[in-house]
Amino acid sequence: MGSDYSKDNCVHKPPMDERNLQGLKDYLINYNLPDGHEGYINILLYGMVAAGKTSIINTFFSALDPDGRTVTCVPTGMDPNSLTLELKTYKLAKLKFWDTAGWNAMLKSHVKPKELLRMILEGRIPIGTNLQNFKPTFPEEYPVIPGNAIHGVAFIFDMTTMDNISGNIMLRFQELQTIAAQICGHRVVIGTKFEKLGINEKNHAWIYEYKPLQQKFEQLSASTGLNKQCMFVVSNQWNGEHITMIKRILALYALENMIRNIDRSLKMTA
Ligand SMILES: Nc1nc2c(ncn2[C@@H]2O[C@H](COP(=O)(O)OP(=O)(O)OP(=O)(O)O)[C@@H](O)[C@H]2O)c(=O)[nH]1
Ligand SMILES: [Mg+2]
Repeated sequence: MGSDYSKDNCVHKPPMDERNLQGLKDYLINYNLPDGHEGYINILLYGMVAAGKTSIINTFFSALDPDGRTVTCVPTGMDPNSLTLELKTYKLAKLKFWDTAGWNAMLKSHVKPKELLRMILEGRIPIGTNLQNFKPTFPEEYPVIPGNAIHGVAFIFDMTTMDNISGNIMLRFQELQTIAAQICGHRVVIGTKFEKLGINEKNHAWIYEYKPLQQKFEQLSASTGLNKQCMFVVSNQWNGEHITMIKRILALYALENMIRNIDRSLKMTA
């Protein structure tokens, strides 16, 4: 593997074997909310345009497919419908993924990204709302919809363009993640497109030991105030009809971490 790899700053060590994959799948597919809670665990995917928010939903579905068959239940990429404008949800067992428009696309819209995020987190914006044209006269116009409050936010970052994000945008991101911390508590960062960081496929299993990735986590942690322990990576790129075991484990490992943390706090409030 060479000198590009180091165990020293490695934040996660998921076992890269079938047994772990099976354990992650079993946990997520059979997950039930603790007693006293019903409905779904609502996970919001939030990030900049083209970060891979929509693609990661396909990755979660594919990773949980019994045979790891690639599932494209949501249009992404070259598809003309790929740009997400509406608030959409996708259910997978007891999990519900909330897909949003890229927040930097919203900077010039009627509602500030901060206000929009707050309203989504509180469960005030109906599913199907076009977020770019969203124009509430006053927030009370949108009461909280039962079952729509968000339990956890996954901030999605494109690892290949992250270094080019301006300081100004990062400051705005800090505000957004602070709001997420106040309202729902649980947030993770998921970096996408890791396979484009110059890492050979045979080394994907050691991705968390890859120094250029560790440096990116370091940098992100310094500019956002988020802990490196809550940063993960996935790759939403597949060749062919199946997703590799390593990519499945990486995606489910990030998801499982989030669900376990949310579950822990739900148990405390049951
Ligand atoms: N190579 C690679 N490409 C990816 C990955 N994730 C997403 N992409 C590509 O990046 C582009 C944007 O992905 P989307 O999932 O549509 O991004 P989004 O964040 O939903 O974008 P908006 O809805 O427009 O805000 C598409 O061309 C995807 O195929 C990844 O992990 N690796
Ligand atoms: Mg999208």
